[in-house]
Order: sequence, then C-alpha cells, then structure tokens
Amino acid sequence: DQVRVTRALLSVSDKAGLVEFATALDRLGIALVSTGGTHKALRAAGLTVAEVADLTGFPEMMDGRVKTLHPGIHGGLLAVRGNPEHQAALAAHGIRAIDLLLVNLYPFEETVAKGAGYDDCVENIDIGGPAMIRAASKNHADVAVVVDVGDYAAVLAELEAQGGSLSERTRRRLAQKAYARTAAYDAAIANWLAGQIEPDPAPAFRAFGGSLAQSLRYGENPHQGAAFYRSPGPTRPGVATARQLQGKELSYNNLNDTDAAYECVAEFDPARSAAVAIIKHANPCGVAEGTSLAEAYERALSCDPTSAFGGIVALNRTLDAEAARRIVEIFTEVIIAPDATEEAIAIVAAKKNLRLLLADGLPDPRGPGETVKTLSGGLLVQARDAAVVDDMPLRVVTRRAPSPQEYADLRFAYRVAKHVKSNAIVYARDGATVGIGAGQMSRVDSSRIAAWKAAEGARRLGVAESLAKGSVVASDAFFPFADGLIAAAEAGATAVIQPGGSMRDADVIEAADAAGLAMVFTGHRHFRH
Ligand code: 93A
Repeated sequence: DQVRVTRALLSVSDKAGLVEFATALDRLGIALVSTGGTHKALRAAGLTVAEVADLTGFPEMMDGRVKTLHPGIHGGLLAVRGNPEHQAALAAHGIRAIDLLLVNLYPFEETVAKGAGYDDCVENIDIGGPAMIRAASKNHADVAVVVDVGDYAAVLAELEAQGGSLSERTRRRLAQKAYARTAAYDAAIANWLAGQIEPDPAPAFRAFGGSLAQSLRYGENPHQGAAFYRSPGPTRPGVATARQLQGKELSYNNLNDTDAAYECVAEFDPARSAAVAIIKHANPCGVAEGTSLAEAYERALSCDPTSAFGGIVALNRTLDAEAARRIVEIFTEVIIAPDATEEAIAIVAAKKNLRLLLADGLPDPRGPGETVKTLSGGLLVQARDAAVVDDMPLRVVTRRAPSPQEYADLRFAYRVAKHVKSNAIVYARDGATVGIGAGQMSRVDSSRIAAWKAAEGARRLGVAESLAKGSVVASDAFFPFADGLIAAAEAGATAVIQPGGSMRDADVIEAADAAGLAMVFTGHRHFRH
C-alpha cells in the first residue's frame, strides 16, 4: 500500500518552507513541476524544475486565472495507476503522472481580513488550486496531497524513511485534511459574499407600512407612546403570529423580550432535544436542553434563578403539564411555545395574569428576513443573522482538540451566544448555561461577570467548585487580547469557541495552549447590539 513518488507538482502562494521541501524531494530523485511564481522561487534556489506550461503546452494566461486547469495536469492527478485504460490515455496524450501535489491556496481569507476591496478579494479566489487538491484527494489511492505548511516536516520524514514512498494511511489522512481545507475555503468565500449582498430594504419598508396589530399602553418607558405593527403577508411563526390564550395585554417590553426568547429557543431542533430559554431584558438568563421540557426548564432556571424572576419562558416543544406545573411555581411574565396540551393550558389558567402564547411552530433559524433599526432621520436595514453553528466549519487552533462532549457543549454555547447582547460570553456544561455575561463594553468584563455568575451558582447549590469548572466558553466575537481568555481558563473552562480573526490571535492561541485549553474558530461573528 505504498506509493513511490516519482513526480511532484508544487504550486504554492505561501512560499514558506518551499525551498527546503523541494530540495529534499530533489535529493530523493523526485522530478519537480511548478507554476510560475513557485517555479521562479525554486529556480532561484538552484533547483531543476519543469514548468506547468511544459506539461500542458499552454502558457499561463488571463492574469494566472488559467494555469493548471488542463488535462495535462488533471489527467496526471486523476489517472488510476492500476487501470490499463487510464494508462493508455496517459500514453496516448503524452500526459505524465503526478504522485505528489503540494498546494496552498491564494490567501483569500487573509485578503478579506486585511480589508481589501471587492475586486481584490474576488481575484484572490483560487480556482485551479482547489481543483487540483480535490482531484489529487479523490485519487489518494495513488496520489498524496499536502495543503498545510505544518505537514511538510512529517511528510518529508516519511518519504526519507521509506525511500521516497508514502503509506496508504498517510495519503488517506492527507486527503481528508485537503477536503476539509477546500470546504473551509469555499465556506469563507460564501460567507464573505453573503456580507456583500445588500439586503432588500423593501420588505422593511413594507413592514413599516404593515397593519396595526395593537396600540400599546406605552413604550419602553411610560412617557413613550407605542404601537405594535404586523408585517403584511406570511411571516415566520413567532410573536407576531402567536395566539394569546390568556393573561394581561402584552406590553412593548414583553413583546420585545418574548421575541428574543422565541428566536433563541428556535435554535434548538425539537427533534433532537427539548430546550428552554428564559429571557430577561432581551438577554437569556438561562438556556438548557433536556430529555423533557420540565428537565430543560429546571436546568435553565438554575443558571440564574434571581434574574429569571419575572422573566419570559420560551419552549421548543408542545408545553406539557409537567413543565407547566414547574413554570407556574415562580413569577413569570410570558410563556411562549409552539403548542400546549389541554392539561398544560388548564394549569397555566390558574395564574390569571400569566400570558400564554402559542405560535403554531418554530421559526427557522436559517430563514431569510431583515432586521430594522431606526436612527434619527433614517433606517438601518440588515439581513437577519441566519448563521447557525452547525453549518460552520470549526477550525481547531490549539494543540488539543475538543473532546466529543466539549464539541457538543461548544456548539450549544455558541447557539446561545448568538442571542446574547454583545459583548457576549457564555459558559455551558452538559447542554446548559452555567454563566452568561451580556452587554458589557469590554469583553473581559463580560468574561468576569459570566465567571462570577457561575461561581454564584455554585454557592447557591452549596458545591465547592464554580460551575464554570469543566465547562466550555463561547464568545460572540474574537478576543482582542489574551486577558478574556485567561479569565475563562482561570474560571475553569476547558474549551473555547470564538470566531477568531484578531490581530492578536497568535497570543490568544498561545495563552490557550499554555492553559491546556482546546479552542475552535468558527469564522462567523455573532454581534448583537
Ligand atoms: O487563478 S487560479 O485559480 N488558476 C489556476 O489555474 C491555478 N493553478 C494554481 N490559481 C491557480 N493556482 C494557484 O496558484 C495555486 O493554488 C497557488 O496558490 C498559486 C501558486 O502560483 P505561483 O506558483 O505562480 O506563485
């Protein structure tokens, strides 16, 4: 199951370590082929290298947009060595087989991160590189593909130890890594493009001209007049479409908080788990999953029972009697759920003032829509934050990767962090929040508050160690300095999820490694102001 490497194609944007790697290949008697810039660097180092043009019979053209997109390259990468027809095709067309591909892509992510213009970002979308990577990876039975400078040393060591051959296991591992890289690369492009598409302001204006649903007694404060308008046409199930079964009339703040609560709990697929979000002042003060709604409620409540007093409770499944019985034990303003059983409705009915809203379904967290904010003399319109952590390629940046349990909690915490006002820091353990820091002007203050809440939780329960001990932590935006992360490590978190992208990412990663934390980058920020 060894593949003897006789020809390598090198095409790299990041030329770090290139000359050393190519020199070692050359010493092993491996023929080298490369694209323009790579070729220049290798020739300058005194190596004998063929040009891609020699294999294709075409020059690089269109500003390099077309250099390797040719059967002379892709035939060489995709031909199955043990297939006589493939071998005959190689011979018939004078195509030379390539057994090792070394590619790193145009620096699209870096170009976006440094704030380059639109055209510059587009020009940095690599087409030929991913095509070759995917071709070589598909043919990993015969070809090895290296996409990460960090793998050069190990690949070389194996080649040198095995007289120029690479094992099946190594080729398969490299192919897996290569597909992960092209997937993350395409996700970065899609994500960037999504941010380049202006939201259509028309629906927002239409919503403004929508029908009066309710004139409210007052707004956020009693001296502010207010009303609630419903958008015309069909909308996602939510506060605006829900039936109110009982209780006092909803206030401006109730509507606002209930919306926040329902949007938050809708992040949790009811087919996967029961989930409950308790909201105060549009921020979650406890979110949890459970095997039943009652269990999820219990766990959500225990995060911060003081704040939960007078809160809004949102549930992702049909409200049942067991959960209803628990919820009515403490003062709650509003309950919202997709539906409720007759028995649950009867239990809630005993509390005359408590509002019960049934929304007939959950909104799709990925669904389209706009959010609108007024400012003096204008409207700010944006596409709603429809990014969901399950769709994000999580990149492990620390020496230690999260355990499966940590991964589950990291995703949970990031789901919640999306619904916490910035700066948002969320500690979670076993599918329940244990400390939430919201709405601070500095991230480190949010970290401290969240850690303090987790310590308070432990005090309340009479346990010695902070509830943050052994938890994971989510941050809605990158840590600008290592201090917020160090605060999390000191509080006892073992794993971190955050978008990444700070100028000081290297410091933050170093601090995480020093503390033995596992950290993943999502590439997606969840600001909520
Ligand atoms: O513009 S491309 O998408 N078209 C291609 O055919 C192509 N082939 C390789 N970019 C292409 N590449 C990329 O060029 C590689 O992925 C690598 O990042 C870069 C190396 O170019 P050079 O050797 O000229 O520095």
